Amino acid sequence: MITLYTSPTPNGWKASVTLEELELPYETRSINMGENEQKEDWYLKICPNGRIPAIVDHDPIGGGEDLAIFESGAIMLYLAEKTGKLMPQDPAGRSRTIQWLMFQMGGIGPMMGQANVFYRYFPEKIQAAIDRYQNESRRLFEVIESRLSESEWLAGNEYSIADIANWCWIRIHGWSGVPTEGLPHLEKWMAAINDRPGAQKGLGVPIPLRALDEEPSEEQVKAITESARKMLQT
Ligand SMILES: N[C@@H](CCC(=O)N[C@@H](CS)C(=O)NCC(=O)O)C(=O)O
Repeated sequence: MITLYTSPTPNGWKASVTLEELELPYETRSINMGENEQKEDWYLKICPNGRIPAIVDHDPIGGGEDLAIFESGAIMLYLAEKTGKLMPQDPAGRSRTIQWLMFQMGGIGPMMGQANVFYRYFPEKIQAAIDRYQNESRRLFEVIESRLSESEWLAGNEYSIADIANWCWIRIHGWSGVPTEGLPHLEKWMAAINDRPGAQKGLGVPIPLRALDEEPSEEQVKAITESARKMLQT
């Protein structure tokens, strides 16, 4: 059994969609980020970075004591390794999966995350910062577009954790203010993942938060912004 510590955000979905796609048994412990529960001492023992997601595997690979894992990319790699799924087994396919996973961890995630901060949450509107993060996110979308024009999935002909990781972020491109117009391969790939039952189930964990991917109402924007501002350390 695995315990998942999470909240309804792109990094949280990366873990819950992976668990659902793998059909692994897990229990969910929702973390209340509005109350900064992720910074409480008990949770820092599981995730020293004080962020979600994290998992504890009570039946870890190789046996032994409970294993705590933080960083969404590390969680995904661990789960793929545990099951031998969502990761091509040949060395080149495995390497491509890791490359596109790192592309998300080092590029898409941080750039879209900062686009959200400056476009949505930061009290002052600094247009140069908004432009910088939105433009860089769009450039990264174009890199994905180019890859998907030659390959069905990011790692090759198999759906993998690299697709899940990038999709969980790119699907909220509207919230980040980054358009996907003119990127037909990316849009087709997004729709294909969206149709997967495991992906849909994972998006409902710990609770559905459709405001990030649909046209949010003014109240929803206000509520999400207020909660996010409590976490901003400037
Ligand atoms: N690199 C980390 C980033 C995790 C992260 O930034 N999580 C956000 C939610 S998407 C969070 O926990 N924020 C709470 C905070 O900043 O205190 C990962 O991929 O797991």
